[in-house]
Parts: sequence; C-alpha cells; structure tokens
Amino acid sequence: MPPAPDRLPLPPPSDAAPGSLALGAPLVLHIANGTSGLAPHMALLAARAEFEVRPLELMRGEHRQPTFLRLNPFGTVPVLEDGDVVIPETGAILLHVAERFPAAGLLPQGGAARALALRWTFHTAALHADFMTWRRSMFRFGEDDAARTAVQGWMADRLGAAFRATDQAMAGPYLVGDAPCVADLYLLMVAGWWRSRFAFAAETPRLAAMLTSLCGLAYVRQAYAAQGSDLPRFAMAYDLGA
Ligand SMILES: N[C@@H](CCC(=O)N[C@@H](CS)C(=O)NCC(=O)O)C(=O)O
Repeated sequence: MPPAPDRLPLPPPSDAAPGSLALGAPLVLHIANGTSGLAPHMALLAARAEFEVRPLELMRGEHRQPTFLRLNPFGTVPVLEDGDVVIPETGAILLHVAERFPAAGLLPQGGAARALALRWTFHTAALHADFMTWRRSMFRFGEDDAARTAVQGWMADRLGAAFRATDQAMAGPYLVGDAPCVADLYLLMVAGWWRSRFAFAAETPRLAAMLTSLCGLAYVRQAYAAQGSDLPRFAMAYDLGA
C-alpha cells in the first residue's frame, strides 16, 4: 500500500445544503481489494442491498486522481456513494448501512445494546487507525530496520492488549450479545489482517470463537471471495514468526 500523502487537498465546495440527504439512487462502494472495504462489503451483502463495487488500484495511485479525491479528499478507500450522499470512513459507512437497512439487524435499535455497539464500532475504528499507521510506517521507514522493528513491537503490544481486553469484555458470543452487529464485522476485518501476528486461539479463545463463527457466515465468505482475499482462520496456530 503506498504511503499517505504528506499534504492533503482541501475538500471541494459542495452545492448540497448542509445535512441534506438524497437517498434512493444505486449504492456504489469504492474499495481496493482486500483492504478496508472488506467490512462495508460484508455489511452491504448482509443487508441484501443492491450495490455496485468499484475497485481501485492503489499501486497505480488511482485513489489520488481528481475524480476520486472529489469523493474523498483524504484519498482513502472505502467510500460509499448513496445517491447524492458520499460517505468515506469505514466506521461511518458501516453505521450508515446498518441504519439504512434496519431489517438486517446490524445495529441494535436502542438502549444499552445500541450504545455498546457504537462503543465497539468506535473502539475498532481506533484499532483500525493504529493498524494503518503501522502499515504506513513500513513505507515511511524503508530500509531502517530498527525503526520498523520498534513500530512493529509497539503495534503488537497495542493490538495484543486490545484483543485480550476485548476477549474479557465481550457481552456474549458476539460483541453485543447473541447476534453479530457491524462492530463484529469491523473487528473481523482488522483482526484478520493481524492473524499471523497474534495467537488468537490460545490467548483470546472467546474472541477467536466469535471470529471463527463470523467466518462461517455466507455474506462474510462472499465478501472475502469477491475481493480475492483468503478467509482468515483464528482457530489454528499461524507461524507467529512470519
Ligand atoms: N480512516 C479511514 C482509513 C482507510 C484507509 O487507510 N484505507 C487505506 C486502504 S486499507 C487507503 O486508502 N490507503 C491509501 C492511502 O492512504 O494512500 C477509514 O476508516 O476508512
């Protein structure tokens, strides 16, 4: 994945009235295969939404082209277009899909369960940001092995501690009780990227069971397959030296 630009362009002026929503047109999900669009892709499939996926090639810099920067001036995928509404940011897309398709049950409707689902969604967004910092540091530090090793160690501590705490704090077989919500899908995506660096089954058995169970869902399998990504496995030991 290419490094983040040092300077970000300013957002273009918008003609839309603040807060206006023009929903109804076909949904379009902009992604780069195997990256942060995996969880939104799962959510759209779970919701049985009609949507089109438009993959970009990050290595070719397609996310830095003016047409894409008009959608997301920060130049990151995923971005969801829902009619006139353009939604960058993985967590925001997940919550939007959950609210747009309530019958899918991807977000509890209210009360403590909803608050908990929001808590886990934001918590996972923070882990996601840390993960991306680590990914970008690999480019930033280039041949500087000491710096790369230091960041890698810091990230392993940070994500490992977060996964252990999650294992302890889960309110049921899923993050928020008996059914998966968007936060579970989000966590699956991030944990899947870290699967060869953390002994999920040995260290966090409840979390590993939850992630494994998610991987049995048809819409989850379909999203990984559609993006040409291997389905992560959490019940086995990876070679953690990798
Ligand atoms: N905060 C963003 C981060 C998304 C992100 O970093 N996406 C990566 C792909 S996984 C990307 O677009 N990288 C291209 C770049 O930063 O130049 C979100 O939650 O969607």
